[in-house]
Amino acid sequence: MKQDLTQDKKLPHKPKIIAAIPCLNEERCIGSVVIKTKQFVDSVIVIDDGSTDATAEIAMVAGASVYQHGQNRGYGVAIRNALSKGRELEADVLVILDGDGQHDPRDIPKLVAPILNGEADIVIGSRFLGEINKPPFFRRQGQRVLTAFTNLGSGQKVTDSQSGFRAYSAKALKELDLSESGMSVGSEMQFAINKAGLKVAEVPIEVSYMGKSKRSPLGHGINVLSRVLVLFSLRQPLLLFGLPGLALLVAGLVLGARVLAVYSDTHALAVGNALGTILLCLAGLLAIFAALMLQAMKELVRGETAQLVKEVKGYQPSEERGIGKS
Ligand SMILES: Nc1nc2c(ncn2[C@@H]2O[C@H](COP(=O)(O)OP(=O)(O)OP(=O)(O)O)[C@@H](O)[C@H]2O)c(=O)[nH]1
Ligand SMILES: [Mg+2]
Repeated sequence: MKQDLTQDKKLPHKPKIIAAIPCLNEERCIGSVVIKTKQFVDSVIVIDDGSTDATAEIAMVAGASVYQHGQNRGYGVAIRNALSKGRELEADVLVILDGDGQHDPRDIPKLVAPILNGEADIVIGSRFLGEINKPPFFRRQGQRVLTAFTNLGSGQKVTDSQSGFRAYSAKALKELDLSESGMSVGSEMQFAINKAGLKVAEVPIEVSYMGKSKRSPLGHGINVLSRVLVLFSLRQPLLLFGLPGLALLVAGLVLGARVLAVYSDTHALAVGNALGTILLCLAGLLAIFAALMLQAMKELVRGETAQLVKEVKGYQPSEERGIGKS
């Protein structure tokens, strides 16, 4: 039986709570995850991303609506499709959780409550809050590094940037604008949250790590980190490239001054230091150039977007403008 989560004071009607589960070859766990999840939500949808096993069939038998991608399009695409299904179905709250049994559906009420109470637009289930089960040591360190970079780059602080267990309000579903297709979508979401000014809350969740990781944690970490750096550089080019560029240029100039001082004293050229000067100055100038180019592009895109929004807002269909009437 579905648990009643309607202690809600903000919504005038009974809130519609939908769960979405992105899946790739999860036939082993998806049946029980769907059945357990159904107890806490109004309906469950499974985004099957080109699984080659019986994930879709089992999810359907367990009572989920299944949306299938003909081929594997990536975790990020599945998350974006889950958000757009949530919008389409007019969910008041959309909960997304993993299909491999690592998340405990009994935590759903904890994630949903801050949204129903109007305290948050997005609630992240954090594996690092409270004294509960935590991921194994090495994965924990990797996740901490990714969270540190994502926090720094996005300007939005959370304790678990990589958590796949989250709840979204209708406002968040409308305003989140994402484009990443891989596992970096969780990090990208932090940039989007900050940009849209959405309210974030975190609640502690249980996780169970029984089997081996399905992907190489190192490869996965490097992949997400490189995407975070790209997002960071697009958001704050002057900070990421401009500052280090300036530091390299100053170091080059200081070294160059030493080369000149030695030359004026001894009339001998310190070849190593001279080469170092050239390299440092070149690297510094390149980084500063990259920062300025990226900043200019950012401002150009921002200006064009603002212009487009103005045009769309000012647009009136011909009938409303009185054109075409006799
Ligand atoms: N739709 C879709 N889902 C995916 C894809 N890759 C993974 N998933 C699902 O996303 C959820 C999280 O993926 P996992 O591979 O478990 O990621 P993880 O929990 O960070 O890594 P592990 O520690 O190895 O479990 C699971 O439900 C997967 O089935 C994908 O390419 N597309
Ligand atoms: Mg997993």
